[in-house]
Amino acid sequence: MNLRPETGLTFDDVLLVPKKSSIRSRSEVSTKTTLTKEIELNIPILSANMDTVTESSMAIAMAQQGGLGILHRFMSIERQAEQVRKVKRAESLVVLNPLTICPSATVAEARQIMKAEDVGGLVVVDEQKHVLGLVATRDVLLATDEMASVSTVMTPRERLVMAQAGESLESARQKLYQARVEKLPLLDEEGRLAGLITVQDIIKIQDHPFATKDQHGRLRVGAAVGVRPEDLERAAACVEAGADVLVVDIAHGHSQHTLEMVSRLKKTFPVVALVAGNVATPEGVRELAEAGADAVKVGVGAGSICITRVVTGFGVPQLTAVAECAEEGHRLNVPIIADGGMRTSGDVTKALAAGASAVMLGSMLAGTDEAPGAEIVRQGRRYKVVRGMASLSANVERRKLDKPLQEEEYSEELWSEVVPEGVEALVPYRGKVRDILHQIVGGLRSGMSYAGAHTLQELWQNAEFIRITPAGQKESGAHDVSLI
Ligand code: RVP
Repeated sequence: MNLRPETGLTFDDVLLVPKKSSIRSRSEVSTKTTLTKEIELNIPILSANMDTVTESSMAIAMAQQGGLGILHRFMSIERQAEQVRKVKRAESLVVLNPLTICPSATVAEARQIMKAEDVGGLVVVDEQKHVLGLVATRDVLLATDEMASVSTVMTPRERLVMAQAGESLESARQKLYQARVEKLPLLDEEGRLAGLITVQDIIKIQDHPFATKDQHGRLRVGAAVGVRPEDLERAAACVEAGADVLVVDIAHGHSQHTLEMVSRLKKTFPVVALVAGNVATPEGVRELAEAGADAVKVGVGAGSICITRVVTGFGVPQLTAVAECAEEGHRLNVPIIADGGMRTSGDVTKALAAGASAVMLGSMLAGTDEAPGAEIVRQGRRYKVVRGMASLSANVERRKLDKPLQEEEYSEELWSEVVPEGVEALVPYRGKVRDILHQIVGGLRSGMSYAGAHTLQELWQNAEFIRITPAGQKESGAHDVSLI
């Protein structure tokens, strides 16, 4: 038998040994990390590309808090690209393509566009895109003559405050405040509409000072893709929609088809950050990096809803996998993302201390308002559903997506053909993502102070793990008391 001499360890097998620390307050600790060469995060946390975890609401919340959401790929290409666009539109200083209307359109038309697009105003322009005025909800909602033209109810150009394209946040804030108006159209050198700054967008920016933003001030977002030929089309649509990161996400990422897909994507989209996985060995990290991955995702069988290890017998306990892969990642200058198996902020700290640059969370975020799906109430308690992407129901849905038929055309065989490697489960309802992240990041900051680490790099250097016994593990939680 070819048996490795060392034991595979996971989170509960170890603790971190406290080190001398000069840190007096958690605020001295920086949780900043580098996901890929271009992408920095203020908190080293990604939400998992699972259909019960990350769609646009989760991705927006994650980026607003300084992390990153990876949109799952178990939806049509058009829908995934639209989700990317939603995130990119959610928060930016300048709306680059503001919605416009022509002066001869009716009040009813303006009202209908504002409702459909969920915006509070439209810029009135002529055919050459010269600004003629602004029409806001207050101008149309109470108007009695629905057929009146927009030009009769708009605020005309002479009464608008406008600025040149390239306006800074501070100058825009002053102009809007001094004139006590809510919208600032931006003009290019020929006096045509080039963008729009709104008070609401400035407030959002002030509310999220640590948000993960691109060079245009828009929230960043990642999109998962698979390894099938149509996934190139999926990647192209997501990149076109503004995705900052592509994540090639396959259960066994150390495989020929993943390596080929990674190198094709790198060649096709050389400027888009590319993450690939999942692997559990240093060889996997090296080959994905050589194929063009900018960061590698580590974790085989560790996820809370994953039964790959039971079904196939394969996997590496997660902390050992992360530590071994991170050693290779640091050597190659390729960041490692620890994916799956973390249940507490202590586990997150351990994964990072083992060398990861970021963690990816599924179940810890699945119970939040921003995760897709409705709440379920069971015996007075609130829950949300989380399911593995290799679970029975997810597999069946995926097949239906691939080959849409009438419901009655799906045979019993569709269900019995599947060999699930994931489960469906309930997690307690947990409120807002912001509040959960506050707890996790608070725990991480405290953990870093126990290591005497001001930065993630210092955490890597200072971390010393100690193996513990079941008695040590029991001692670690609340014990010998009745919890109230
Ligand atoms: P967790 O945070 O422990 O819930 O794990 C989430 C991870 O589990 C995902 O990011 C993914 O790598 C993995 N996963 C998702 N579905 C399945 C499965 O069906 N086996 N596994």
